[in-house]
Amino acid sequence: MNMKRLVPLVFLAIPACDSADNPLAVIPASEVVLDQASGAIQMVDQPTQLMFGPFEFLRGKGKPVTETVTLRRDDLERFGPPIMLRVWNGDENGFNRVSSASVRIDGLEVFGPADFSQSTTDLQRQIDITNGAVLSVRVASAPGSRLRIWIEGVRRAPGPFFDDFNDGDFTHDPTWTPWWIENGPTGTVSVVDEAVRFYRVGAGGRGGATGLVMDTALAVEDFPVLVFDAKAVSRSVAGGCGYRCAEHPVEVRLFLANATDTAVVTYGVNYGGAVRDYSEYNAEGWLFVYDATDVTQDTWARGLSFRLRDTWPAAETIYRIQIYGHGWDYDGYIDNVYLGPQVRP
Ligand SMILES: [Ca+2]
Ligand SMILES: [Ca+2]
Repeated sequence: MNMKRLVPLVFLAIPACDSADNPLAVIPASEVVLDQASGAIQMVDQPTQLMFGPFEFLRGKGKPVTETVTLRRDDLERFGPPIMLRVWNGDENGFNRVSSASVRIDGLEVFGPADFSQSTTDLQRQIDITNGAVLSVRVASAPGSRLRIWIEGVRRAPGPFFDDFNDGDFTHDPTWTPWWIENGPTGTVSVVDEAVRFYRVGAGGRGGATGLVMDTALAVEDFPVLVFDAKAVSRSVAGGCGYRCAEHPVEVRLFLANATDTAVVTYGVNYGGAVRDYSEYNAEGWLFVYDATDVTQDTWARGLSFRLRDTWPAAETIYRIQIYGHGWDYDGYIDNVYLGPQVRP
């Protein structure tokens, strides 16, 4: 293969913008390497994908300046080694190359002035970053010369979503947000004995909901199964499950979507046979699916598990999770909320 043919391939892989929406930004970018000793381009087999960038560093007219980019730990956690720092020298056509620059990670020089020349096409070196890092670049070459720099890594398989609330809170690791429907007294949500309690009293006949919500962006392919433990202590709602039998002392509601449709799936937990499975469309055209489980009152029901596509076969993404109590007065607990690849043992 000759260089002229390969150069455009590289730039297909590193579009100038770093938009997360750009599908080109995540295609493997490591097929082409310039061997510095021989000048030959080699194909290498690296399973890396774009982590950060590309960032363009342009030598301006004044004195050379050092520019920095902060790489966040949250983003790093999605990738593992080898982490490769890659540099493209000049523009797409091989002009405006840099012959002197310093590229540093957390102050340590990865590439220095000796690594750059007018014949340097690209550079790559494995680096070791696991926590947050600062990339700093100083281009000391002719005004108008430029570098494009990006970092690749091996994308980790996503771990399961899991909260056992054993740290005593719902505000950290992970972070939930209190959520309620208020119609009469506001209920309380709290962590009691390392589980979450939904509690509401004094409602009379006024329905409400009390709980927690979290926005997510989980692929159903990676997180096909929901598992949780629940304890339905008490509820006062009419008929045991209220309006359209859709009110339970413990509910997990997942907002699911695909490219065209949204479904709101509610897994209710109740006792005394006050359960009913059905689905219906609301006025906005959203599909609401109810899947309720009958359990023993005031007793932990462990490992309640559901395959999301058994409930809604078209599900592609989970974009919101709510856990809550629902009805008039209610008292319910939830624990060990899991979304992951398989039914928990
Ligand atoms: Ca727990
Ligand atoms: Ca917590």
